[in-house]
Amino acid sequence: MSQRKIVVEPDPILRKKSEFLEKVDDELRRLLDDMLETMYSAPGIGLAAVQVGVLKRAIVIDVSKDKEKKNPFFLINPEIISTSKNTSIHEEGCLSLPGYFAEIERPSECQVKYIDYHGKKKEIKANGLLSTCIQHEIDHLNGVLFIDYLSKLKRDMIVKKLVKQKKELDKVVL
Ligand code: GNR
Ligand code: NI
Repeated sequence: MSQRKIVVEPDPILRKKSEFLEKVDDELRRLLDDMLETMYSAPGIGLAAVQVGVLKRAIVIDVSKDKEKKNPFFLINPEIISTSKNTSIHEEGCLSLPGYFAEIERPSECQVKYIDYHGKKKEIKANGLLSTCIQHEIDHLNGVLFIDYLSKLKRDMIVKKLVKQKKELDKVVL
């Protein structure tokens, strides 16, 4: 397993739609293992393949509070089958938007079908943080970031600050 570099906004790849995977093979499992290691070390509770620069519909999630008992989920080609009418608001962060957080309203529950690490078809009904996280990750697969739910003014302000941060970093490297 190895860590990969996380892509930070603004980067055009984060706005692209990821492709469905045809098969679950060792190459894909290597990507998933690397994503999990990258997510744990960040640390984060979810990561989409596009965040390490791979435009494939694969996500890893671990919302377990207890760091001793890891509970990783691997979702390949996840599809939301249904969502609840009732919504809830969670504070969201994103490893591709370091340092920024916002309260986002989403359906409280979602039912999702996906392919697991071993290539088996699965379905889960999620609520709470897991539901929020799955929806956040599936958004990434469609080129959507949580700042897209904010006003244009707030979104532009965050992106502008990230551009500035990147420029400062470039100076340090030079
Ligand atoms: O680490 C993360 N925390 C988080 C908190 C609330 C809602 C969603 C998330 S996902 C985020 C990691 C990330 O950027 N995944 O794409
Ligand atoms: Ni994210």
